[in-house]
Amino acid sequence: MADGGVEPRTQAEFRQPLAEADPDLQAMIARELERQRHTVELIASENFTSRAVLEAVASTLTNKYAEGYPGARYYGGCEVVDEVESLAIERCRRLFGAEHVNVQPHSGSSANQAVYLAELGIGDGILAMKLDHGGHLTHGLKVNFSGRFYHVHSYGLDRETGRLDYDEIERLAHEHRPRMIVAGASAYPRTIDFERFAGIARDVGARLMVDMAHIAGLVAAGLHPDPVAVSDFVTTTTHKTLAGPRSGVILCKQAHARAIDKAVFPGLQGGPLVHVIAGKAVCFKLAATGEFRKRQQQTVANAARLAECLTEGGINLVSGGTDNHLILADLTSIGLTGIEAESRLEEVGITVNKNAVPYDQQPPTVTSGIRLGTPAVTSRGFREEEMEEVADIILEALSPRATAGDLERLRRRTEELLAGFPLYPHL
Ligand code: DSN
Repeated sequence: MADGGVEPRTQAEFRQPLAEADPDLQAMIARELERQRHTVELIASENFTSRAVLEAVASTLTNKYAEGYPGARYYGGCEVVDEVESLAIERCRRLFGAEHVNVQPHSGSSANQAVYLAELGIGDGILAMKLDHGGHLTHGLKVNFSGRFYHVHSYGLDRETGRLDYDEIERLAHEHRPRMIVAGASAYPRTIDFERFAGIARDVGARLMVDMAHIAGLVAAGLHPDPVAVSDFVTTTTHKTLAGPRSGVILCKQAHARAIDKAVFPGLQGGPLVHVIAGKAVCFKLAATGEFRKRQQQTVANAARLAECLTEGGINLVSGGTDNHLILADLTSIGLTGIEAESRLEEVGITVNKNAVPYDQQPPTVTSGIRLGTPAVTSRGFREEEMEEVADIILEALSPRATAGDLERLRRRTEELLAGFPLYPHL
């Protein structure tokens, strides 16, 4: 019975919980939760979002069309969602000290696409990091829109140091005179000198776009140099170190505000996902707290400890270590490919992804490396002590002597470790 004892006229299906309406799908969701609970999540771009974000994203805000921006919509009934979007914008602006913020991009890729659309014409030049040295698809990969629509020149990592070579980037910028320089990476374990990038861009009259998706949480916590003050555009996802919902954001200087807003809507997208924007508002609120800052510090400390233990165990790390939340291990010297290591670790309950290393001889479907990151396990409560146990399990699992019985025993060790860190106990 609905309020006042009146039988609702809606169809029975409308009122059914998921478990009744679609038990098959409900079972898949339940199985995925169990998978997350029973594995050590080391994918560097993943995290566990908070209960509050999950609630916002699962709210009735999903029902609302709101093409346009707060105060200037193409639909009626937007008074509440105007408040939601304005709150998300204001919180994000304050968190990062940005002049202008657009919270509508559905993902990091669409945020990058919008910046290019706002600023570049077809065929204009971009200078960005190679995907197989740690860049991203949208930084100019040939088969991606970015590589098809723009004239892309790429920079990579120094063969000896495994680090960005700023002198070489400067040389390339002067040689190619790109209209835009893109900084930021998906698999770079070291601090990025955004001021240096800004100086290079200024010298050649290019715009600077920083894609800070991986490190946004560290930037918010003051643990990585800030790209926002020195760049024309900054894009980010909100679900990696930031631990919010799966989505994207653009931050920019006021001078670019109109062009960015026009590029996102109506340039690329229609109705914004207001329920996800609400999740972003929650995420930005939580990211401004002392507790979040401590978690980011622990994320970095955990990555550093994992890097030390793996190095002591004989694994080569690209650049020799890490300054941030991730590690790139080159497995060439231990005779395993990335795909073999990924699957071996999966057997013992540890999730990582195979990843190209600079100057990789293997194809991208095989690779010579794995990428490991600590945001998710840190959200779960792991500290240095647990990272030592994780490193031990990884080293034993990747040993050439590991037998099926060893892998079984290591899987039990992973379970024992996870038992002390329940995940989403309310679900
Ligand atoms: N796919 C993401 C990552 O894993 O780093 C980048 O967008």
